[in-house]
Amino acid sequence: MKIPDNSVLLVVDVQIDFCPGGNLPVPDGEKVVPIINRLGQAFERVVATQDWHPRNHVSFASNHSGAKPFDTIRGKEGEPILWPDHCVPGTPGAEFHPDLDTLAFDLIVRKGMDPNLDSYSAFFENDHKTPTGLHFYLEGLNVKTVYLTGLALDVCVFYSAMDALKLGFDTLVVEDACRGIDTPPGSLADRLEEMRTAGARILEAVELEEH
Ligand code: VGL
Ligand code: ZN
Repeated sequence: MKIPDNSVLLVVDVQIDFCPGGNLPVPDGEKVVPIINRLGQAFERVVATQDWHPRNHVSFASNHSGAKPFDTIRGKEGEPILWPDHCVPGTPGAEFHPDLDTLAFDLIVRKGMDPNLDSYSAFFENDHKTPTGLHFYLEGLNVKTVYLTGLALDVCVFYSAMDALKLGFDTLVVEDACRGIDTPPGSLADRLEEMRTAGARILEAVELEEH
């Protein structure tokens, strides 16, 4: 595989709740697993994130009377910010997909633990200033290039990619190693375009393979 030095593979939220059968399923979410496992073998460093919410988390519709999942009550127009309960530590849904090669992970970053603040990005919580610690880790290891994979392409992968760009990393999104929820419909295409415009490269896993 053609992977530049000082690169990291970032595996975003490949958890049971984001796969079919889970509480917040991403269509075909489980299909990313074999691709990510293969990519993980080729990288010197692999970092995974886990969405990790207490039961009283502000992003759960169940904690707002009268609200239902995918309602928008604040945040940007058209952006769903209330979700079904998901990724609660101690529940099966919070665990990584069972076929994911977690032995390849150098670091696992958990995010979204503050009951009053969501965290889509692997780098900052949704106030866009509280760090998760990932930036310090990557900087400390002189990482220059971040390859993103995982779930959901139009939520946590998207916000992670946008922050990676802002932080000055060369940012590549391995599209077939990601799946999106596309809610509302069309948002997935918009966000791919937004990432491209901001300077991310969108590629397929096969492009990393040696010919
Ligand atoms: C995610 C919605 C809520 C994600 C996490 O991992 O993309 N989406 N929490
Ligand atoms: Zn979440």
